[in-house]
Amino acid sequence: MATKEEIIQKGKAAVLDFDEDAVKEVAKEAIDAGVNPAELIEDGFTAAMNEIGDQFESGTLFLPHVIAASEAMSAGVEVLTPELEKLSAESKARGTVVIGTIEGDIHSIGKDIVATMLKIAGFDIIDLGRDVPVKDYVDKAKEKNADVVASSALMTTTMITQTQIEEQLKEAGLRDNIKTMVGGAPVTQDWANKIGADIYAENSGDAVNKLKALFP
Ligand code: HCB
Repeated sequence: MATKEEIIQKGKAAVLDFDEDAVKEVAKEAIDAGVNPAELIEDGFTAAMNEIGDQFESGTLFLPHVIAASEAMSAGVEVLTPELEKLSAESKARGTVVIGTIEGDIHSIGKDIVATMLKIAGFDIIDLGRDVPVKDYVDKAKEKNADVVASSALMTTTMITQTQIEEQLKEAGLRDNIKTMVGGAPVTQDWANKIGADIYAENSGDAVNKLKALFP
């Protein structure tokens, strides 16, 4: 039987090959071998997507390649999701998180992974999807009495809109009772500090650890 490291590397290679069927096979193999699905997602699939992004930026790959790779990754995550969700039954109830990808931005893979991992950790997740107007985060947070508003931004042009979440939560009188979390590839701790967000999460593991610390 293949080792955990071999399975993770196979998962990475399958996404880099844009091979949806191979990605699904590796996901099934990981489940059978008892590999933590989160590790396959972070160290295998996400690592591949980062390489795809670098090659896209340097002009060696084009948009259809990025689309094919993201579809392959999503197919793998879909196979792993029921396994991940089984783990959530064992978690204690924590707070309510409203999450979405910011207005103007359709990148959803990372946001979906963060949402799934937080769900497993016991948070109630209200996923607004992608290209979410700022007003929708605020309205939903109010309606559901949310503890956290989490936004994802994958582009330098859209991360700026995360500032408006801070402003509109303040205007609605909600900011004092809600924690805000920001993330996505171009987002940094410095950016979170600059806009006054409470939490910056580099990846889904970081998001889970930081929110668990605030909502033990
Ligand atoms: Co897209 N794209 N893309 N793209 N894309 C990026 C983001 C670029 C950086 C690629 C590049 O040039 N190097 C670039 C943005 C440049 C910039 O900053 N301005 C870019 C561009 C330009 C574009 C288009 C404009 C291309 C075009 O049409 N010409 C277009 C965007 C249109 C729009 O949004 N209005 C576009 C489209 C696409 C798709 C549709 C082909 C596809 C997305 C499919 C989908 O999501 N359903 C796509 C993809 C896949 C990428 C790259 C290659 C990978 C993104 C990804 O899924 N990574 C990306 C390059 C890159 O990021 N390196 C490229 C894997 C996930 C797991 O990582 O970082 O999203 P993540 O999430 C992590 C982490 O950040 C954190 O946890 C996650 C899990 O660990 N996290 C959070 C994420 N959200 C969080 C929220 C929180 O509150 C907390 C933590």
